[in-house]
Amino acid sequence: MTIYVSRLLTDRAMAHLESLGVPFRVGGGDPPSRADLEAGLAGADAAVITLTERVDTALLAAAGPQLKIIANVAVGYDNIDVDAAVSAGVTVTNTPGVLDRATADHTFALILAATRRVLDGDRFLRSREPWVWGPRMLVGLDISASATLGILGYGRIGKAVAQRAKGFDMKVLATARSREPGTSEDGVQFVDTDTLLAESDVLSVLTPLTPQTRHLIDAAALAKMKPSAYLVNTARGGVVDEAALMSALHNGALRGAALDVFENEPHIDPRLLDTPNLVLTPHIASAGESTRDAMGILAIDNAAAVLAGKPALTPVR
Ligand code: 8YV
Repeated sequence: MTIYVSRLLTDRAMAHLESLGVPFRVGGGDPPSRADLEAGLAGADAAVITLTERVDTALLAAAGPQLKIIANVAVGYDNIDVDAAVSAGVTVTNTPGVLDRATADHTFALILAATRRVLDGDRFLRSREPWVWGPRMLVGLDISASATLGILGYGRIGKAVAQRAKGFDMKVLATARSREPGTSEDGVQFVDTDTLLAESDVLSVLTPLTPQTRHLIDAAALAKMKPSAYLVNTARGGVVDEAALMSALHNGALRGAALDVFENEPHIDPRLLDTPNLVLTPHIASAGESTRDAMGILAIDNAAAVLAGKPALTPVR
């Protein structure tokens, strides 16, 4: 029995894997190329992979019929063709829950960085221009008590973002597939998507990427937002039409944005780097030390459970 781990996980997660006593091999390449991935998976009984690895029918065939589980070290699993895995008899698991706080924290870091112009201030000082405090200098949006946060996709992470927003006395609106507009819970009011777009001062995109949510935030959706609003995406790049977002920022149709995720990761559209009022981070919303330990350990525990003939802890279906 062998576990294939596509990337070297954190020290604690790797130590946890070693403690299982099951033989394992770690992929090379960081991230592995398609050829590395096929070679690494061949003959493996379980695979612990990350969102940089794409799993499709051909890869499942290359792995061989003994493969029982693909454990994704992420809550999102749009990198995996789940239908293909299920028809090949392979269980797919993700890591829900353990990264909610870290991802919500980073979402708030981006909200504050964008609205309070943290990076503008940093760049300004590093330009070494002489300066003196001024009443109109680097003024941004007050979020405390006066701003409305809109959460597009109120799941576990959305809930954690809403909890943080309460600490800032923000009004919180949200959309969720399972909630009726007009209802509310814990001070969060559920609304339809158009109301969310129209009323948010800060729109937090948290919906998973599916065929239905691809480019959910397109030019038409952006046009429904206030020109004074900010958009923050800590979900998946494909939910937002990057070209439409860039033109909204260039035209002043949106005041600012922050992206942790991109349409064609790891490729960054070079035009993004020249877009004004845009804060960028390289897909690090869950990159807290103990969070990354917990994500790796949960994925490994899923693999171990299935190899031991037990149900997976967190199957995606
Ligand atoms: C990210 C992720 O860090 O688990 C996932 O699916 O992508 C996270 O680990 C975060 O959601 C991106 O902003």
